[in-house]
Amino acid sequence: MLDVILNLLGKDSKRLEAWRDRNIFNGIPKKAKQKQIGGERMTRLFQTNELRKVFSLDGSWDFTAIKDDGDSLESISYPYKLTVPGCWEMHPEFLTYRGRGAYRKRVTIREKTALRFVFKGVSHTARVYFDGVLIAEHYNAYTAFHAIVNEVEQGEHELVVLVDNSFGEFSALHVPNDYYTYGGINRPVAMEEIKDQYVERIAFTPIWENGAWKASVQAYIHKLNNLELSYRLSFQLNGKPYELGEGKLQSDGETMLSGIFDFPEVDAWSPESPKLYELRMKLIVEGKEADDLIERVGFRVVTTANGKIQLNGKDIVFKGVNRHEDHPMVGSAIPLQLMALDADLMTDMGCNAVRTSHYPSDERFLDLCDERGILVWEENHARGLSLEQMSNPNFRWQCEQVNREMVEQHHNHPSIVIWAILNECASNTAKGREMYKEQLEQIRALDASRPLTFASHHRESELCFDLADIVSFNLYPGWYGDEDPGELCDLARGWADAKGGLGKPMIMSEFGGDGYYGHRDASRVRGTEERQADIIEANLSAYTSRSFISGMFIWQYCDCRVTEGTDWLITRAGTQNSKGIVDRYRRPKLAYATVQRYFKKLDKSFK
Ligand code: ADA
Repeated sequence: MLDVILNLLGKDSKRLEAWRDRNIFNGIPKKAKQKQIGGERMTRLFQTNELRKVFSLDGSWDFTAIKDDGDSLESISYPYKLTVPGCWEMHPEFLTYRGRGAYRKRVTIREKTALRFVFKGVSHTARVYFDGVLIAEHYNAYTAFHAIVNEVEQGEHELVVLVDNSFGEFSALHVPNDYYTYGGINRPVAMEEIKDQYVERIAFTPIWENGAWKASVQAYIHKLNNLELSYRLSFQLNGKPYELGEGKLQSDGETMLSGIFDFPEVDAWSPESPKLYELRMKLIVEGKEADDLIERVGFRVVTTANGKIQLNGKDIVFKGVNRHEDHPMVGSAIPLQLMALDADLMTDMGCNAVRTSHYPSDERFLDLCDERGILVWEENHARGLSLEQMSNPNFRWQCEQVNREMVEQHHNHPSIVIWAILNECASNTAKGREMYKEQLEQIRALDASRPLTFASHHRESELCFDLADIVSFNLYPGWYGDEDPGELCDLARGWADAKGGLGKPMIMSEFGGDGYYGHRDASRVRGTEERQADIIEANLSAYTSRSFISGMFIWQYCDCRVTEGTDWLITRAGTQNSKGIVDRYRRPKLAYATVQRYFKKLDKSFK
C-alpha cells in the first residue's frame, strides 16, 4: 500500500470541503497499463536542479468531459487527447464548455522513489489522484501546488486530474468576468524524484546597507521520515560558498534555516542592467549529497519616499501596460514563445513595466521580466467583486491562499517591485476595508521588502488609501466619461491626499478605451482605432507631464476574451474586451505608435 502524503502548498484541503461535499468523483481508476513519458527537462528559464531529477509531464494527455455528476473515476473513459499545458476551449468540441473534465497521464518509474508532482496551474479547481488515491486538491488557476507520494514502486502508474472551471458559490474569485476563466491544465506539470528530505523552497531578500549588498537567505527543508539524521545546508552564489546551517533533522515535516550574508562583489539588478545570479543550494544528509535547488536572484531594493518610488535609491516612473494571459489559439495557456513576443512588443512600445492584471502570472513570464529588466506589479486574483461577492464564505480563505502562494512562489523574482490586491473591489465600504486591511497585513508579514497597493475606482469615496504604500487609480477619462484626464488626475491627487494617501506615490493603474481592430474611420467615433489612439494620447500627455505621477499602466496590452453574459458583459462586442493596444493576435492598433511616442520620449526626458 502506498503511503500517500497530501501536501498542498497551502495545506488548505479542509477548506475545500464545500467542493468535496458535492462528492461527484468517488471511484478508483484502473491500474495503469500503457507507457509514457518525456525526459528530464527544464521547467523554468534556467535549470532548477542538478541532483534532483525533474521530468516534464507536458505533452499529450488523455481527456474527457464529465457531463454526469454521478460519474465515478473507474467508469471514466478518455476518448480525447489534449495538450498540457492547454485549455479545453481550444478543442473544436469544447469551444465554450464550462464544467468538469478528467485528464489522465501514465508514468513509468525506473526505481522505487518518492515523487513530487508540481502543477504550475490548473483552471480553476483540481483534484489529483495517483493510482486512484486522492493526493491533492487545489483552487485557483493562477498559483502552483504540489503533492508528494512516498515509496512509489518501480513500474507504471496513473495520474488523473479532475478539473472544474464552473462558477458557483464554491468559487469566490473565478466568477463571470471581464476576462475568461478557461478550463484545463493551463500551466506546466512536472514530476520530481525526491529523497526522504529535500529543499522545498528558498526565499532570498536583498538588503542594501551602508553602501553594500547583503541578503537574507531562508531555506525550507522538507522531511518525509522520522529518522534522526545529520544534515548540512550550504549554497553558492557568484562562485563563492556559504554555509546556511547544520544539525539534526528529527521529526518529519518542515525545517527552516536562515541567515544574513554579505555579498560585497555583486552588481545591482536594474532595468538598464538586469544582472541575475544563480543561488545554488545543496542539502547534505549523513555526509551524502541528498538534494539541491537552484534559484535565480537579483540585488535590488524598492522603497517609497517623498511621494515617489525608488529602485536602488533612484526615483522611477512606471511606463506600463496591463496584461491578461489570453490568446485566441491557446486561451490562457500562453507558450514561452508568445510570452517572449509579449515582452518584445512591450519593450518595442517603450514600456519598462507590466501589471499582471488580475492574477499572479505564469512564472516563466516573470523569468523573462527578470532577464529583460521589465518591472512587474503583480497582484492577487480578484476583479471588480462587490461587497456581496466578497461576503461569499469562501472568499476569505481563497484570498488568503492565493496571497500566500503568490508571495511564496514568486518571492525571488527581482522584477516584481509591487504586490497588489483586490482590483476594484469594495474598498469603499467598512466591511470591505476590514478585508483589505487583513490582506495587506498578511502580505506585509510574508514579505516586507516590496511596497503594496491596490487599484481603486472609488474616487473620493475610497476608504483604504491609508492602508497601502502607493495609491493607484483606475479612471477612464475620455471613455466612460468625458472628463479631461489632466483635471481628473489633479482631482484624484486631491482625493488621495484627503483620504489617507497624503505624501504617498500615485499611479494611474488603468485608463484607455475600446478600439476594434481594423475599424478605422475618419469620423474618429467611439470604437474606432483612431478614437482609441486619441484617448490614449490625451491620457499619456496628462500623466507624463505631472511630476506627482509615479507610473501609468494602460488598459490594456492585448484584447482578451470575456465571459459571455447578458448583463453588463453584453456591452463587450464580440465577447471580448477590446481596449488592447494590440488585438488578441498581437496585431498593433493605431494606438501602438502613440504609446511609442510617449513612452520613448519619456525615456529621453528622464535620462
Ligand atoms: C476595470 C477593470 C478591468 C476592465 C476595465 C474595462 O477598470 O479593472 O478589468 O474591466 O475596467 O475595460 O472597463
